[in-house]
Amino acid sequence: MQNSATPTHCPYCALQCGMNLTPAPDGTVEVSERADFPVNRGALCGKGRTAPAVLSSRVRLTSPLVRSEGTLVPASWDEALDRIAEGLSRTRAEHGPDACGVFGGGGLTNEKAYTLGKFARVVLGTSQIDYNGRFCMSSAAAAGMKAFGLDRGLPFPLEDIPKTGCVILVGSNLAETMPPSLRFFSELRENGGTLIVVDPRRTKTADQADLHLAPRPGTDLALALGLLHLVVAEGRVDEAYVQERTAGWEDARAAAMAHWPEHVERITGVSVPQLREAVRLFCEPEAAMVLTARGPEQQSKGTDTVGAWINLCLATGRAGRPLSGYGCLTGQGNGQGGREHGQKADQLPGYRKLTDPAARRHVAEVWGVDPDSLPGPGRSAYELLDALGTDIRSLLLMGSNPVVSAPRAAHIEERLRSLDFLAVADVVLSETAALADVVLPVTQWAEETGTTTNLEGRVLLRKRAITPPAGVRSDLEVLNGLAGRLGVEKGFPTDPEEVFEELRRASAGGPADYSGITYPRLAEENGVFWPCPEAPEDGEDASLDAPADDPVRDAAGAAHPGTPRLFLDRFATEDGRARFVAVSHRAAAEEPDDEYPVLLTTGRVVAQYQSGAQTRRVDELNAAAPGPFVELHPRLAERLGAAEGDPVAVVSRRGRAVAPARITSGIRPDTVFMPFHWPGEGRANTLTNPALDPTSRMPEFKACAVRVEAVQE
Ligand SMILES: Nc1nc2c(c(=O)[nH]1)N[C@H]1C(S)=C(S)[C@@H](COP(=O)(O)OP(=O)(O)OC[C@H]3O[C@@H](n4cnc5c(=O)[nH]c(N)nc54)[C@H](O)[C@@H]3O)O[C@H]1N2
Ligand SMILES: Nc1nc2c(c(=O)[nH]1)N[C@H]1C(S)=C(S)[C@@H](COP(=O)(O)OP(=O)(O)OC[C@H]3O[C@@H](n4cnc5c(=O)[nH]c(N)nc54)[C@H](O)[C@@H]3O)O[C@H]1N2
Ligand code: SF4
Ligand SMILES: [Mo]
Repeated sequence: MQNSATPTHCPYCALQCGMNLTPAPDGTVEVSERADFPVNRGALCGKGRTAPAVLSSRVRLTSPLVRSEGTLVPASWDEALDRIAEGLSRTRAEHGPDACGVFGGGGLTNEKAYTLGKFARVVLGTSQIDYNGRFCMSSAAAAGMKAFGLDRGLPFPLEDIPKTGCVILVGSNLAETMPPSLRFFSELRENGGTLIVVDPRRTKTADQADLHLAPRPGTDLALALGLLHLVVAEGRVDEAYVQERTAGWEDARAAAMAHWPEHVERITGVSVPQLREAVRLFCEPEAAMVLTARGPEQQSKGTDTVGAWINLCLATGRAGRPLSGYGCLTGQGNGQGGREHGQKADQLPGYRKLTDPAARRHVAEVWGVDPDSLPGPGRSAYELLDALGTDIRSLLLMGSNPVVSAPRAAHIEERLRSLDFLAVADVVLSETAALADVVLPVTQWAEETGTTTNLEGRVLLRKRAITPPAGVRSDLEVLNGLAGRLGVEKGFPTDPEEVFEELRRASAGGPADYSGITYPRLAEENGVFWPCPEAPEDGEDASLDAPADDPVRDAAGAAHPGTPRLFLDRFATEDGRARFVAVSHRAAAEEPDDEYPVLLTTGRVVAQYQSGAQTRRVDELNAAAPGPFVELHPRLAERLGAAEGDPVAVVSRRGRAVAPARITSGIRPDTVFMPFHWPGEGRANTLTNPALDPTSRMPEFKACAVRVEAVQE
């Protein structure tokens, strides 16, 4: 066991802040500042600082549990793994391989996500695998793929932000969701740049802005089109850039011209002078950026919405140029890597497509299987959860807590209960694990080594700093144990570096190429940005496995330096041009009416993380954020006769939730907001609408129609 400080990274969000961990006498670790990591330069939020509390055996699982006469009781690892293998085998024998489902998470390391995808396709032979990242940034990923031919959250390092001229931050509350990153935006303003925040609420982030636009939830598409209309009307299009580096402008332009500013004002509630001011701030400086987060993305039209914001960047020549570009602020610790290596329904490692014959051949060869044995694409996350108990009879779940985090959660909870067999691997007894037939206690961040890829596309080595307690095993050991029991002895190593070596080969030549990255290199450098292809061996012709003008391939010779900045010479499309999309505004899947006259939107608070499975077990964080609430405008509160702290009921077509009122003039009077971190009576997802984006299959977490009622105590 190590005694000195280990430089590593936080278990939670996509910033993957650097921290030092030193083993403490009680077996946990102490967190201390690690100033050398450029993303956070030592700064941590409260969640990162208190993360070791979840290592304590007082709050975590330390023994496998199996259901016996209705209750979960401790069992040996052999018994637990045998039961899971039996459960999955029985389902496969009775209903076929596609009746076995697998659900993963964007918090899993690259090694785990890769192995989980391989396990589903090779061991279970099922097409039914997806993960919680579908609920996160899938709309931005789909839009980025369409426009640029590649999806990497940020196409530049965060360090570029202070040097640009203007940033439009659309639906991100990073002052609460990524606090150490706020520094980049303060520095931007100190350097004379401007910040525009688009959010229906005056958040802590909006407080920092030069201009705050507060649209009705679900109207970002109209807003972006209105801005583009003004860009054209005011003669601010960069014609030479559009000519040289893009395709599809005429149709996109025509679509935007149909969105008159006055019309956009009526849809969004953002005034025409504010629209004009935003265009001026965005267009006047030499360089500018648009960054989106969950606000515009978690909509049933999230892909088109992000596409419209990308259009704005393309029309003004603000993509693929230094200090300019569009980026998505990915959310989970490995939100980026977790979407690249095959736990997604339609995907193979290296961000390859499961439907591409060449991709299938390449990966099947690495896996030592027949390409024809690989199943095709399966259902998306919500559709998979919705099929539990009907088409899907058994589920293996790793790294998500859908009882709290899935839309229309009461229905999903009921689907989980209707399964023939549910196995959950988790570090704590989450609300979802509590429903399982078998629960496996797994190691967590400080106790195991693995790589994550942060929101900048920077691949990082998260190093083990302490010895895990007896009784827990890693997710890789779990998958190895299950594979063996299901008749696949080889190909499921338990050493993360060995898995990474295989991942390198599987990703080689793919869009997210990690083949030039190694553990020793990651330990030495502060992360490496993908794509990072392996330098060809002496005498080998680099052009053999890459198109001659492939932007990601370096000349033969020295180790590839990685790619901090994408698209500077060309976009990753076949012809190197970015694609405009011709999109028009449309309403949310559920708009307010007489019965449900108010819009509900949902999101986060700084002291809790996601479903709260981990952070609700930390005293300091619970003291700061003890429970759910309903944020509402004083006018709405007055109409209800509700005072601060009074319980109010929020009712949608899916159900009813009750939480204390939090009254603020910082929210639109036609909108209420609830954070989604809690189960039970105040569960926001009891209310949310699982209407899906047609392309990304992202549910509409950010807009549904509700009625708000006073509750008699
Ligand atoms: N403290 C904390 N930090 C986290 C997380 C956490 O759970 N807690 N989770 C991590 C993860 S996985 C993610 S994905 C990120 C998410 O990070 P963010 O996207 O910043 O988080 P959210 O609070 O979901 O949404 C951001 C803002 O969108 C606004 N919004 C709501 N509806 C709309 C709309 O229709 N249009 C626009 N423009 N804005 C709208 C909300 O008011 C909210 O302020 O955070 C990461 N960091
Ligand atoms: N209403 C509403 N709902 C939302 C959102 C919203 O904005 N509004 N946001 C959505 C978004 S962006 C996201 S990302 C999802 C997230 O929601 P979830 O998918 O529920 O994410 P977590 O709460 O992080 O769940 C991770 C679980 O895995 C466990 N875990 C952590 N690390 C590991 C590991 O290494 N191995 C294993 N086996 N388990 C581990 C944790 O203890 C926890 O129980 O929620 C979505 N739901
Ligand atoms: S901002 Fe994110 S990565 Fe940084 S300490 Fe907080 S939770 Fe961890
Ligand atoms: Mo997320």
